[in-house]
Amino acid sequence: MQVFFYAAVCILTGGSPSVHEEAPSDTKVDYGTYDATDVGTSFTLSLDATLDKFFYLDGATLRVKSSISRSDATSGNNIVGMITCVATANGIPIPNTLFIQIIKINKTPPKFDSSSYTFSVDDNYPLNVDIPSAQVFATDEESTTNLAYNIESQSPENVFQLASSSAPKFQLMAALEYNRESNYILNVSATSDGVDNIGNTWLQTSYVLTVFNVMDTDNNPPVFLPCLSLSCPPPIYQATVENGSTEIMFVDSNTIQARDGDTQINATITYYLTSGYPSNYMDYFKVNSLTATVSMIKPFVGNNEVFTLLIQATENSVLGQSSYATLTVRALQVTCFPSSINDSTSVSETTPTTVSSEETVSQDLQTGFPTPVTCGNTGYSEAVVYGIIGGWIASLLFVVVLSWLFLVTPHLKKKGSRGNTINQQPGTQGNQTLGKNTQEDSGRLS
Ligand SMILES: [Ca+2]
Ligand SMILES: [Ca+2]
Repeated sequence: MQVFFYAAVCILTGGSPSVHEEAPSDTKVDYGTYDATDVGTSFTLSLDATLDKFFYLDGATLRVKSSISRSDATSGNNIVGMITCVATANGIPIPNTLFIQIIKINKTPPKFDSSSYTFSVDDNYPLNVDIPSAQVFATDEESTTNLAYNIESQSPENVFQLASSSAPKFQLMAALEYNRESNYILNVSATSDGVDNIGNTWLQTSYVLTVFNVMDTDNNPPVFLPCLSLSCPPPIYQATVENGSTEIMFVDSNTIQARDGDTQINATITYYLTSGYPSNYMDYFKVNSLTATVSMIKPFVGNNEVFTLLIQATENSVLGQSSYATLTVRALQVTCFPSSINDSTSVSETTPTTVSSEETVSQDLQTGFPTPVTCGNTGYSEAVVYGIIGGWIASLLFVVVLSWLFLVTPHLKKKGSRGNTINQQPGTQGNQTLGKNTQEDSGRLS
C-alpha cells in the first residue's frame, strides 16, 4: 500500500505537449500533470539531455529554454525526450517519454511553381466551365491547410473567375471577343493561413502574373465596310444611275465590301444578289460574287424609280456565316432633249431642276437621294434646248422676211405701176418713170 502511494506521485496524466517554432523563451509547455504537486518534497523531476537542450523545469512547469526551430525535431515534427520523476519516499525513478510537437509558424509565403503563367483560350469558349490546362499552383512549406487562391485584379475587369478559392482553375464569367480584346492580364494570389510564434493568425500571400491570350474563332459573321465594329447595324448603301445610263454612282463614294468579322481568320467572302424590289430587279442588276461590284445589265428608262437590292456576303469557311446589306439605286430623271421632251410623264411627275454637270447635286430631303438632274453631262439643259428652238424659229422668220423682200415685193411693184398709168399725171420723177412706162405700155397697147 505504501509502495503504491510512492508510485502514485509520479503518475503523469493529460497533456498535449507542443511548442510553436521560435516560441519566446520561458513559454510554458503543457506536457501534463503529476499526481503530486509538491515537487522537490515528495518527488523530483529531471529532463534528459534532449529535452534539457531546449527546455527547463520551473518546479513542475516545463518551459522553453531557447528558440526552437523546425529543424530541431528529432522525430518527425517532434522533439522526443524523457522526463523522469523520482518519488522521495523510495527513490525509484519513473521516466515518461514526451513527444513535444514543434508547430511550424507561417514565416514564409506560398510559392508558385512558375514565375508567371500564360494561357490561351478561344473567344467562343463557354462561361462557367473550367478552361483546359489553365491552372496555377503554389505550395507552402508551413501551411497545414489548403492555400486560398484569388484573382486580385484583372485587366480588362470582370471576365475571368476561379472555379473556387481552393481550386485555382480558371473560368469565364463574361464572353470573350478577340476583336474587342486579344489578351487579359491577371494578378493571381495564393494565401497560406498559419500562425505566428505565439499562436496568433499569420497570413502569408504571394502573387503571380497570369496572362490569357485570346484565340480568334469563327464566331462572327461578315461585317460590311465602312463599319469596322461588330455592333454596327447592317449598312444601307445608296447609289444613283442616270436615266438611260448603266453607270452606277455611289452617293457617299462607298463601294460595297465586307470582311470576315473574325479578323484573324479573315475568310474570303462570296457575294450574292439575294433579293430585291421591284421584282424585275434581276433584269437590270447583277453583283460580282468576288468583288461585290454591282453593275447594270441594261440601262433603265424610268422615272425617278428606286430599286432596293439585298446583298448577301457569305464567308468561305466551315460555318459559312452570312450578313446582309441593302443597296438602293435611284434612277435619276433626266430631262434631256429629245427624249425627255417627248416623255410627257417624266415632266409631269417631277419638277426638273436645271443642274449643269459642274454643279453639286443637291439632295432630296425626304429620301436622301440627289434630286433629279437635267441631262448631266450627256444631254442638253432646258435653257439650251429652248435656246436652240428659239434660234430655229428666229432663223425661219428671217428667211421668210428675206423671201418676202426679194421675191414678193418686186412683183407687187410691177402690178402697182400698171394701175398708176390710169390714175397719175406726168411731171414727177416717179411720174416720169411711170410716164415712160406709160408711153411704152401705151405704145404697145396702141
Ligand atoms: Ca472571333
Ligand atoms: Ca467569321
